[in-house]
Amino acid sequence: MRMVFRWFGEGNDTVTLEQIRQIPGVEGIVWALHDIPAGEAWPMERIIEVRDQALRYGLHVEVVESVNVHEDIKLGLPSRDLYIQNYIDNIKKLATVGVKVICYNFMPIFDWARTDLHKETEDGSNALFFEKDKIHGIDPLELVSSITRNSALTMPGWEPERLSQLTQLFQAYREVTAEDLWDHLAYFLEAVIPVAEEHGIRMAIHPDDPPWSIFGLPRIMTGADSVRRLLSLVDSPSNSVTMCSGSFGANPANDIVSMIGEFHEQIPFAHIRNVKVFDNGDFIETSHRTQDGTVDIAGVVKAYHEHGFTGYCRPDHGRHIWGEQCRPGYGLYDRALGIMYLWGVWDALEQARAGKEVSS
Ligand code: DNO
Ligand code: MN
Repeated sequence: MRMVFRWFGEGNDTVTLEQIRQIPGVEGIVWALHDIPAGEAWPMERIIEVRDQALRYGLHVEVVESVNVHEDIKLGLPSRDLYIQNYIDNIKKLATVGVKVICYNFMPIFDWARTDLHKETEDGSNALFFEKDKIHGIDPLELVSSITRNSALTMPGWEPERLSQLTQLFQAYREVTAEDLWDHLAYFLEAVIPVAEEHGIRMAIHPDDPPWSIFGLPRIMTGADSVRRLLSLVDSPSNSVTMCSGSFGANPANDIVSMIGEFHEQIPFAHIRNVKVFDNGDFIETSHRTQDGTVDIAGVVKAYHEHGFTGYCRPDHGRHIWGEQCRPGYGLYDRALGIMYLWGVWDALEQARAGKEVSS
């Protein structure tokens, strides 16, 4: 298991590379050029700049998250070919600085969705929270028009500069079914996977978060069946999955341990975090510890260990603790604690295995 840590870039993250390199066992950053809009080519000099910044701290840049997919690709519009060409150019450029995994997602309009970024918990910390009724009772178009007054919803995609586009985007997706979205994903993968394979890069799709449809938009990366179907679209080691225990885990019907068992060869990148799912479908992000949430994180680590996992792993999100002011979900403290939990379980399993070898 190769531990990496997400870093949003100089001036765009409260956590520094100096801090990251002091977390035990962290060998690289998970990065992106966050200011470049989806669909555009990434300037080579900017890529090299991040590589050099990381190198100064002994960290590698082998994992990119995300190279975002332009909406026209997800919508299947004729203009998608241009954006796919840019995507291919980015894959080739990233290969030259040693990138091995590109995480991406295929969610229409929005990435992850939460209703509260600072939900207070019993111990006084706060964390990202999803209240099902709040999202499911909403007419998105009505929401777009009242968005300036309504700050209750928080997710990437609602940025003020994007609001004028939102109505148009919702209209564009009105006719797009889940089956259409699968077709558009297949078209995209048929174009990019051969290039990725040739350049030694694995394209690892991130599950939808939450893993069900919101605002009437189709969502297709929701559980084991989706992963099976994804892998059947293009047969290549480069067609793979970011196994996010928290995103899939928001639906308790998803058995993450068994999914790792079934798909481990096509998981180059693990996101490990816990969520506590309530009976009404609400969920909150918790500490990584198994006892604190619904996902059996110790069991997840055990599953990776059993299958000899050599891929990359990041603690994904953390709570906001000890008064830390940071990007929602991306503080230093709780993610570093999470890493130590993951290593603790991993190292104990390593020792147990070594002990067995000695005694046999
Ligand atoms: C949630 C996070 C996501 C992820 C993007 C990848 O679990 O890992 O924000 O970064 O969906 O495209
Ligand atoms: Mn994730």
